[in-house]
Amino acid sequence: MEKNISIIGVPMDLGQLRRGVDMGPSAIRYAGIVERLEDLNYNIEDLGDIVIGRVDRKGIQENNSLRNLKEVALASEKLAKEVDNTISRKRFPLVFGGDHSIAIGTLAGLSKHYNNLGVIWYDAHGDLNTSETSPSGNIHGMPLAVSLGIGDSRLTELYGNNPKIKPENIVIIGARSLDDGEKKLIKELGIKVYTMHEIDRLGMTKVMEESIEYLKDRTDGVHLSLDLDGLDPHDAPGVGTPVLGGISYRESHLAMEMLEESKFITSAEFVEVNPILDDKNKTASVAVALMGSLFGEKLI
Ligand code: 6HN
Ligand code: MN
Ligand code: MN
Ligand code: MN
Repeated sequence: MEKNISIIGVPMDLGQLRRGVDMGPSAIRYAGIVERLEDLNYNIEDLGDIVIGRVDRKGIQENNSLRNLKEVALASEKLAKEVDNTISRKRFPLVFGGDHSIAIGTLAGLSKHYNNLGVIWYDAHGDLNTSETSPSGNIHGMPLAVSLGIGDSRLTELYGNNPKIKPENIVIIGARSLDDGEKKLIKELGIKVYTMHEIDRLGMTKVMEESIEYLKDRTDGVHLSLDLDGLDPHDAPGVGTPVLGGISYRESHLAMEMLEESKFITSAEFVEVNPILDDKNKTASVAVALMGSLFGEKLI
């Protein structure tokens, strides 16, 4: 793993309707991420937070198939530029959300540097909706589709390169709440998915071995996009769209430890931490603990 890490906070809450997820980056910092990574001998640079436009209450609640599109697109451009610069400076981008719509910007920035970027999408959801298939109009349910070049051109075409990633370079882990349009897209594009069924059946060890083996030879970098709602809500209660029956805290540590051993993760983001819905900053602390494992913390 790159020994120089740049933290980028993205206090974005406009990709969905629950307020409070904009405080995610602060909660993660407060839970001690910088000290944790410095103790592992990383050089940490905190770039602070991307400025997110504000929308009045009426604007947010407006019924819309692409809610807050303008502000989300604008923030995505800013984030893309920051991530792009970070890689150019040979540092590891570590992005804190904010809702998952921020992955549009992260992947846009990364796409300037890789021809075959691998993506591990650790999530209860597929985030593969478009304005046509979305049940909510919330853009945080669309970033993976957008990055594949599917969806509104104001999102798919931002920051050049469209598409940003290829379907065969994606692995989704933890899925258990997929909308009909998402299931259809997964089948059409042949995206590799480990649902909770496969995790129960094979165990996390096998799921991660297979995922790493699958991505290893076909990619020139691998981004981890970890939505805290991939974990079970008992372990990560501070999320806006919790789904029962998720990945456990221990399984998640194992997954992070195996990714660390694989040495192929080149960027990461931790999203959907919502301190208002949380239990004494538990979810941010879980995120920090998982980052500990991802960056090489050992139990002994
Ligand atoms: N997330 N599939 C639902 C939707 O509204 O499109 C939920 C999306 C959740 C997105 O958790 O990042
Ligand atoms: Mn998500
Ligand atoms: Mn999710
Ligand atoms: Mn640990």
